[in-house]
Amino acid sequence: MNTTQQTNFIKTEAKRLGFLSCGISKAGFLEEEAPRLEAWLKKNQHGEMAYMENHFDKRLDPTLLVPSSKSVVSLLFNYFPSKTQKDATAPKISKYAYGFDYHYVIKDKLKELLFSIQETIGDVHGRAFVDSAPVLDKAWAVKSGLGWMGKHSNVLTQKEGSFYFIAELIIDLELDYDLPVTDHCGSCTACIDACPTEAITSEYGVDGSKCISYFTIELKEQIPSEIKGQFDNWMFGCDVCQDVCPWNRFSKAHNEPLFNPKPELLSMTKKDWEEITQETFNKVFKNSAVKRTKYSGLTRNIRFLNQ
Ligand code: B12
Ligand code: SF4
Ligand code: SF4
Repeated sequence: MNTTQQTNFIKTEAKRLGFLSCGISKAGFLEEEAPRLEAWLKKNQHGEMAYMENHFDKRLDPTLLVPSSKSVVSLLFNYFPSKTQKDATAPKISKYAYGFDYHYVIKDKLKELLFSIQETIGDVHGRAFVDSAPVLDKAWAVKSGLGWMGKHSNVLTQKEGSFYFIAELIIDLELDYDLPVTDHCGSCTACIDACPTEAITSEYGVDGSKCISYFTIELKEQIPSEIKGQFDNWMFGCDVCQDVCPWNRFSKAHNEPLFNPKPELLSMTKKDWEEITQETFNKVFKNSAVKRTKYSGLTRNIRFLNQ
């Protein structure tokens, strides 16, 4: 197989495993992102997410993270659900967290892809990541032409919108590289205007420490009382900036059975959530990413909505 055949093989295999798309970039230093990441950290826009301060150099250069790596193979995996919570007054859970924790689901697929590359192409070494290491997932997806970075800072495409995860294989194989696509945000500012906490502080810039997703998932302490009443009823994550994006009108439902929620998650009423017990929490969120907040975190969030 020559380089082009190897590249095509990887992209075809990715599709077969259920990835929405696959794009590839030469591994190396992310020059444009470096000053942006530095400024974001200096402004403390990561809040209490101390892990974002770690491995600054590795985060900007995957060849430091995976020695001898040559290529970053970026992959998108759809999580857009066909059904959402039934009770419109119930506290809301972000769509990405409806089913089985994506870290496990996607990691398995990445391992399969790497295995299949090794079987067909040969002695290829590398590592698989999905939101699991100091890698700028979005920057690599953009570089590899999988979408553009929207003003809400998520990666989106004209055909698929933005309700997908980003993963990558960083491998020591030279491949054919893709080019970025055009930004189609134009004069739209729907996401900036709709953000309930004004966390999108500039076009393409999100102050992580102001995002509902941060408060409801990452923040371990008490939620500051100044932002009371601004959560738009979100108890885990927030989808507002993506829900209002015109390009998400074209989102199609995923077909990953593991991402289907437990029926209770969709049917629970406002009252059910307010009275949720540890037992119900364990049942509804078995193997779910919501476990990250634990029972105590989720009930803290629900109480905050009612204050
Ligand atoms: C930390 C983090 C968060 C934090 C901070 C958010 C953030 N925007 O950084 C919090 C907890 C708030 C968060 C929330 C969410 N997250 Co998050 N998060 C991450 C994580 C771990 C790191 C992101 C990061 O590096 N931030 C650092 C800052 C500096 O990066 P940035 O905000 O993207 O900044 C860039 C732009 O500002 C840009 N920029 C600056 N100026 C300009 C100017 C121009 C002209 C341009 C073009 C660009 C540009 O350059 C910066 C550097 O690249 C990634 C996983 C990963 N390892 O990458 C997931 C990740 C970004 N999250 C993801 C998701 C799904 C979410 C939520 C939608 C979850 C939810 N529903 O609640 C929300 C969305 C909030 C939002 N609008 O960003 C997905 C995004 C998938 C996608 N389609 O893009 C990721 C990639 C996880 C994954 N692997 O799938 N997240
Ligand atoms: S996820 Fe919600 S709070 Fe965070 S930037 Fe988007 S709209 Fe704002
Ligand atoms: S809502 Fe508008 S500005 Fe925001 S990402 Fe979508 S197209 Fe871009």
